[in-house]
Formats: sequence, structure tokens, C-alpha cells
Amino acid sequence: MTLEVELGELAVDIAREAGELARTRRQQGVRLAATKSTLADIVTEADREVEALIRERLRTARPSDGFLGEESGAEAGDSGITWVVDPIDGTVNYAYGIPAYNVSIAAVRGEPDPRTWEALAAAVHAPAVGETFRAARGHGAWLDGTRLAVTEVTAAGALLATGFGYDPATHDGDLATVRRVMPIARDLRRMGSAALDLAYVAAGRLDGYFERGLQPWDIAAGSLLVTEAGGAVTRTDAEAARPLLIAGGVQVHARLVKILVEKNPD
Ligand code: LIP
Repeated sequence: MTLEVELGELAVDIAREAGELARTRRQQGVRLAATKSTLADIVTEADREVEALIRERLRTARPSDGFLGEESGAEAGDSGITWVVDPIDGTVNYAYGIPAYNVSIAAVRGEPDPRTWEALAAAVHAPAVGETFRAARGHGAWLDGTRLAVTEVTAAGALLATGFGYDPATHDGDLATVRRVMPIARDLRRMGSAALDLAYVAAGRLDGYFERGLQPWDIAAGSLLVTEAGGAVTRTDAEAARPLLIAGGVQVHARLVKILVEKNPD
């Protein structure tokens, strides 16, 4: 068994256990623990509890690895492997009872920096619908037992997804970005979970996805799903406050890059 497959199996096992905890806490009632960057940027007690479970399971299984979690921060390891974790991606959906939330766990080689890391393994588990998306570098991307493949461009236009940040001051600019891509779109989906958007691109349920301002834990696992499913992922403006992530099948990704990065709609 390769290291990538071993890390992937561990990620899936822990994501499923953590997902069941999140689903149980959702049924029992969600309690707000705090707000972060804005009033809309919330963290629930379940976010913190689920991340603590994931961190403990990883520490037990691989004590020398590093960790970067949305809620508990970073801890360096000395194995060269770092786990990048979003315990509940789609937190606002989770708080409202919308079943579009997931546990996102990725193992990367190198620093937990999307500009430099090498993603090795990924698991995105959606407990409300019972789906587990997984990938191991060089071994493809899978939904449960089915191998995943991204779509190619169609004459009907691309089914795209995006997301908006928690700061209302950024919404006008994000809407301007949406206006620029709609000429190549058949429609737009707004699911509120970056990891799920990326998993759906990998599964061919979306043709492309773009969003500004995502954090490393939002994109680590889903980006590997897309590339292992034959797609492409670009993160531009990496030095900016709100880097732009673009993902899709190779053709749709290229068209989005031309429009959003090269500013060339033709
Ligand atoms: C969320 C992302 C979503 C984005 C939100 C937030 P969280 O992550 O999944 O795509 O639009 O602003 O970043 O906060 O639910 O882990």
C-alpha cells in the first residue's frame, strides 16, 4: 500500500466518524459558540468538538504529523506531512439545518500553504446525505466505490458554482465577478460549501467553480479531488487578501481563467 493510499484510508475513516458526530449534534440542536471575522462568520460548539475529535484521532494514528485546523489553528510536526482540516465546511448551512455540510480532511506534504504544498490524500464526507468523496495522489478520485471524472464543456453552457464571503463589503465585487462569467454559464449554483462545490466538480455534478477568499482548509481536500478526477485548479492572487480559486474540467477551467484572470472574455 502506498503512503498516499494509507493516508487516504485514514482520512476517510476519521471523516466518517467525525461526520456522524456532527450529524448527531445537529439533531440535538446546534449552539453558537462564537463569531470570528464578522457577525456572519460563525463557529458552533459542534465545529470545535468535531475538530477536537479529528485532531485526537490523527494524533493517535500519526503523532509526528503536523496539523492545521480551522478552529484550533496550527501545530507543526516533524514527519513532513500536515493534515489540513475543516471540521464542518458549510458551517452556516449546518447552523440553519441545510444538509449541505461536510467534514473535509486532507494530508499534504510540506508546509500547509496552498502555494507550495503537495496534496497527497483527501476525504470529503457529507453525513447528511451519506456520501464520502476520496482521493489519493496518483490513484484517482472516488465517490464511495465509483471512480470520478470531471465534465467537458458543452454547447448548453457550463453549470457553475460560486460562494460569497462573510464580509458584506465584498459582495458587490463578487457579484461583478458572477456577471462576468454568466455569458458562458447555463446556470449558477450557490451551495455554501467550498469542499462540496469542489467535490461536485470532481464528480461531474458541476462543470466549474470559482470563489474568492477561501481558506486553506476550505480547499485542501476538494482541490485534490478535482485534479485526481482529471480537472484543473488554479489559485490566483495568492498574495492578495482574497485569492481567487478556479476549478473545473480542463476546458471550463481554461475559459474561467481567460475571463477572470486574463480579463479576456472572447
Ligand atoms: C465556507 C465555505 C464557503 C464560503 C464561506 C466559508 P466554512 O467555509 O465553504 O464556500 O463561501 O464564506 O468560507 O466557514 O463553512 O468552513
